[in-house]
Amino acid sequence: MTPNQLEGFRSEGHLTLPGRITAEDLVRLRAEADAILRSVPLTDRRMTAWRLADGDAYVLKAKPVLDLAPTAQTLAVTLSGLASALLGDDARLIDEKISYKQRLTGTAPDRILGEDVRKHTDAAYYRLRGITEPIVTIAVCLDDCPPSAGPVRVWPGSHLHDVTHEITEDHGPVVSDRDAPDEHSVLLTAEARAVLVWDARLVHASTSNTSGRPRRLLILGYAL
Ligand SMILES: O=C(O)CCC(=O)C(=O)O
Repeated sequence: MTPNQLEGFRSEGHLTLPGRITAEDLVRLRAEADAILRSVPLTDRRMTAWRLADGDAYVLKAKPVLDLAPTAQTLAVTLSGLASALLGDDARLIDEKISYKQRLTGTAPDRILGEDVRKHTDAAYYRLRGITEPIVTIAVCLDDCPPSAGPVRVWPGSHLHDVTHEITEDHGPVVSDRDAPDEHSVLLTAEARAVLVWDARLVHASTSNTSGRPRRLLILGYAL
């Protein structure tokens, strides 16, 4: 990482690093993500899944995944070096999941929700777990993330301000439009093999994937 990138991360709260994953690892990571979807029922406690209003099953995420995904496990160790550089000291892995945002056939829990990930900070979720140390989230793009695929949307600089979260029943802690107006956001569009990084205090969200193709992220959380 260059000093400019580090400075950008500190002031904006996010960073996109294209081409950080090898093509070979990408193939393996995609195969591992597919194997998890094939082998773990949507009703398993690893899966966060529901039905969409049109009746399709929808899987938001699988967590944990590293015990089922050896390439992802090795990568999580490698990327702890990047996390340490960003946090300024030895980082430890505290969270790991695959965000699928994918329609599927299969038995899903009966509750019906939509596809949007509402505005939130990861720090709010970690606080609920009693973790308050500096945290960085690293997301490995397993697929291209063009605007149509519901890429992550961030509010640059929001990690430096206090934002209020409202605890919702279905969507966890949510940041209001007042604290994060849509017009202040930017889309983190990227190609497969890129690594996205954001400060856990950064407000982010994403809309539905209308591209007809998967938009999977391996998401890793590291704390000091
Ligand atoms: O996968 C996404 O679009 C959003 C993921 C996210 O916001 C999160 O895991 O905190």
